[in-house]
Amino acid sequence: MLIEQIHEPTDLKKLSIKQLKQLCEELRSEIVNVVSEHGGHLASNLGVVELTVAVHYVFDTPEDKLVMDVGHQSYAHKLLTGRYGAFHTLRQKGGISGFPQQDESEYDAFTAGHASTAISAALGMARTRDIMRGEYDVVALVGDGALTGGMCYEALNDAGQSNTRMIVLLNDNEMSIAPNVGALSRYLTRMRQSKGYIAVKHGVRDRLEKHPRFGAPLYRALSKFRNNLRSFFVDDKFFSALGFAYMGPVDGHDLRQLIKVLRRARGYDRPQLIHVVTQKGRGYQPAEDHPVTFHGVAPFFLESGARKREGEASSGKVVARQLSDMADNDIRICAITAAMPMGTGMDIFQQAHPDRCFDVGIAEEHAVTMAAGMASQGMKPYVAIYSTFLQRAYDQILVDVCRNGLPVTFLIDRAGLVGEDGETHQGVFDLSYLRSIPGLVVAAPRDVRDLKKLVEISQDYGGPMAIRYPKGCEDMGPGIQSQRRFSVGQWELLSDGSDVMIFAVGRMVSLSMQAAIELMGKGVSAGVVDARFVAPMDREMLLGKASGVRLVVTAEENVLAGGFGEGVLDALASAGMDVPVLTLGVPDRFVAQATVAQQTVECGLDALSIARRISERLKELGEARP
Ligand SMILES: Cc1ncc(C[n+]2csc(CCOP(=O)(O)OP(=O)(O)O)c2C)c(N)n1
Repeated sequence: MLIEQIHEPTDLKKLSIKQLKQLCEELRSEIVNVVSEHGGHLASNLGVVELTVAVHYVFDTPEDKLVMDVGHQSYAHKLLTGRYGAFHTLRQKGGISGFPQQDESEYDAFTAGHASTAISAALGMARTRDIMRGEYDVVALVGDGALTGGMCYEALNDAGQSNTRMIVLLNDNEMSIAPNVGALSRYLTRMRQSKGYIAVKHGVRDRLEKHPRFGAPLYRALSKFRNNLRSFFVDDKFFSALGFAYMGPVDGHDLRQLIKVLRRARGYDRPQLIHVVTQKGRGYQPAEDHPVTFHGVAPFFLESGARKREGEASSGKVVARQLSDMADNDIRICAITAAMPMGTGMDIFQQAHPDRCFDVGIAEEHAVTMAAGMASQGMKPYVAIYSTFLQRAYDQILVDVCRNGLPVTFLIDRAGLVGEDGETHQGVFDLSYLRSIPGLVVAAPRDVRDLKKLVEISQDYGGPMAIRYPKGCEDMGPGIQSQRRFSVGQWELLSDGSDVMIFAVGRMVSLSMQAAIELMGKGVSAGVVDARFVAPMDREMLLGKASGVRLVVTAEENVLAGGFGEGVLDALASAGMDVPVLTLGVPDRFVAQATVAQQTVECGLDALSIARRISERLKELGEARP
């Protein structure tokens, strides 16, 4: 097998085009095999196999920098850069990451996970090269989906006027996760349809270069007027206007052509954009047929593509169904997604109310401010965005929504530990970055019943509200005290205790209740309060239940810095209560890929760890007694 002989990209350079094509097939089958076992991003990776091989064949990585946008398409790159042997550990605990990571390999020029950053990072590297008088090339690989993100335009705008030598490879497969959206997507379609551009241009060059004396100089002279040349051959108004030399469209599965184009681009001393057309899922029939399903997949059977495990119900779908029903009788309700209609469940709302559902592309900032605009005119927008991606829109939440007290509801999916996507995707910062915003209600339901209740409450709530929940939708039953009605800011006592009182948030509620049972076996009486509102807090219940116990515990699936526990500490201190507090949460570091269960244990947030940590603290307190 050729793939076994590729230890580093220079090994590629010894291969013929025929062998490179064979290598592409081997890469595809390795990717399909490993992803079928453990899950991962499939369709995007299959689409860029030839492109990745061509880049590593033409350029000299790691001296030359390949910066991948999002990085979910980095599997072939990983296989070609010394990670073939470890590839079977992809996305698993202790294994290799599903995204490029600078600390994993020198070939991963830039750590990624969030979209639309590659052109900015690449421009930064190119400018550094120029300052340091370096020689290396910088190549940014960006999808057409990522190109819906605002950062790309900020970077193109800056790079275009800078005249800095860099190459943007636009990987156009007509898809984001779902079919791509927006006017630029339509523009790219028009460019794709102008087939033959590369052929026409090459035709001119080839004909000119055949002329023994004048051909080559004439072509070079003509190239100087490339803008005129380009508009003669192809109708690229957009990238040229931004200052980029546009080349394309190029067939992204034609290795010979790709290598030719990249070689030529390498010698060109200015910002260039090469428009490469690829097919998502290429080479594996189920993924070609269903690129959306195979964007990110759970383990599946190779033959049929059918999932090995039934897909679990998701909180997002539950919310979307409820929201659709609410919208039947409330014309104010609309839903906004930033390129994640399926992931957030909002495709369900879209089917029921297509005129009130907006997929704005990978544009979280725009999504939030657009919602503010709608709310200012009487709508009741629900903005469904994953916790990690909402980080992008902090300023818009703060200034545009909350400063104006507008009734926008944030449906924050994938909150807490997220599993195999690892560091860049953890939803463990939202309680910190939201809790500090004046006037924003921040809620975290303990289970799917509470989630529904919160969505119901949000309908008539007149201000901004954030509801954060994990992907899974646990159902804890009707509740020990059956207290099913609550108002904004109201917590719920689930069980009383005389030694310890645990104030828990979200998924930590059920784990804390299990921990309390564990502690009971050790003779410790621990009560549990569901602190479902992180802001505003139920001070009455906090102060009431914190008094008289030996230890107050807070438990949250969020970083400790700025989180719920700090809020409790502050409230207790300002009330003059001197009670020992143990704050449990995600430690002060980035949590790498593993299953959610493994990450929960790693952070000491599973039931047994919670019980153990409480026992240890009680012991310390006991020993410290006079
Ligand atoms: C800021 C941000 N929002 C959302 C996502 C989720 N996401 C991951 S890949 C993707 C689609 C990317 O499409 P494209 O760039 O065209 O790459 P393709 O998968 O089609 O190769 C989205 C929306 C993300 N990674 N970052």
